[in-house]
Amino acid sequence: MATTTQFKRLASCVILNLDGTLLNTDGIVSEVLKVFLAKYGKRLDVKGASNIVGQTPFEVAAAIVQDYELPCTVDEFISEITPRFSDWWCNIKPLPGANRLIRHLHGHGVPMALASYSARASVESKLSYHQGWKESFSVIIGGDEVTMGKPSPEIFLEAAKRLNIEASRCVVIEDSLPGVIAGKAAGMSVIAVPSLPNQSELSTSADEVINSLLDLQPEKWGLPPFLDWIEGTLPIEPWYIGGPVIKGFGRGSKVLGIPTANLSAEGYSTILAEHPSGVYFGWARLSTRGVYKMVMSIGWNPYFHNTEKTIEPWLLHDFSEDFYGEELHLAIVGYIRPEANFPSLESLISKIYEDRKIAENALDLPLYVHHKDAPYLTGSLQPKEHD
Ligand code: ADP
Ligand code: RBF
Ligand code: MG
Repeated sequence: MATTTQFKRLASCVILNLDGTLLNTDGIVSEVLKVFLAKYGKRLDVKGASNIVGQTPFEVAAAIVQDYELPCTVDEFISEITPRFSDWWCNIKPLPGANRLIRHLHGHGVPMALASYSARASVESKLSYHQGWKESFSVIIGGDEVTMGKPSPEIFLEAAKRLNIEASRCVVIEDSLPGVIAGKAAGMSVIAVPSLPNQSELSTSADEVINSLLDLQPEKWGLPPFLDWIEGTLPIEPWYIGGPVIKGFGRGSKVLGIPTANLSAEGYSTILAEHPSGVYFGWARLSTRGVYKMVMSIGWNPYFHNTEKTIEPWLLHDFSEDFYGEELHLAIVGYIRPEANFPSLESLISKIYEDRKIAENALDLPLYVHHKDAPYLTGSLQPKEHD
């Protein structure tokens, strides 16, 4: 595969955004707003979420007061909603790969700055729930420490100044379009990690768009590479899902030699939202038959333009019959790659066969093989979460 390394600029530091880039704040914002709006007899319009990404808290507040015609001033709104957010901060989870990235860069002595539009006090408070984060940043800038919001480059230029590193040697990691534009306006390299789907504008503005922090390749920017990939796989904290095998789209994947025993995403919205779409692998237990290796796709199948997230494990075993309706339990133990679009069905199929080979070999490694004995696969069935 051609490497893009030669096209990237060498960076000597990383500037990170916090909400939506390192922390999974999207769900919290809608949760707090939902409760707040209910007080005024209003319902939250989730589609509105794309309008608030990357704006300052004041801009967001003003837009909400106006859009929902709330009978209060923007200042009243802010003073009422702020304490409600603080109650939630302890529940905010790091996004996949955030902990790993912070530890990696800090461990290699790469200077890091945190540039957030939340007030400095909120930033400190959010960081306090994540061990080792605060100490890893040599510079932290809150929204109340700059005069202009994104897409002004001010916050990033200020970060570079405090790091004492010239802008052209900084790489910014951002989830929002205004943030990406701000980073470019500062003369920096920008990697976009969209926190919301379908932000195609990001690909025209950012130097690179990645699906999640798991896909970040620091070496492309002259930074130390991650060394935790093992034979084409990234070990992850295992997670477990299961249920009866349902009918999929009937696209004839079986005819292509790739049958996938689809599971319903219903009841798994929280766990699926916590894991990026992509190709994973692990162990599958079919209640009446046994435990098998499996490689799976989770996501929207860009090649087929799905509108719903699918969970499609391919069990690496020859079965003589279908098993629709049977209880299937999965232990997902490693990550392979993000979902991709392909120029042809043949190229999609050959990539899926490559995934299969990677998973098949990796699952024999001691690191992964022992998960075959996870209680979720061998023991009694755990109740499904409800959403
Ligand atoms: P659908 O669109 O209904 O999911 P597929 O063409 O993907 O249809 O075929 C999947 C079905 O094939 C599964 O639900 C299962 O009953 C059966 N099947 C047979 N062998 C396998 C296998 N190795 N892995 C997954 N499913 C298999
Ligand atoms: N679909 C995509 O559109 N893009 C992918 O990158 C992709 N990767 C897959 C990897 C694996 C291991 C499996 C089992 C499926 C993948 N699919 C992907 C889903 C595929 O489109 C789906 O299973 C079809 O139903 C196959 O015909
Ligand atoms: Mg299927």
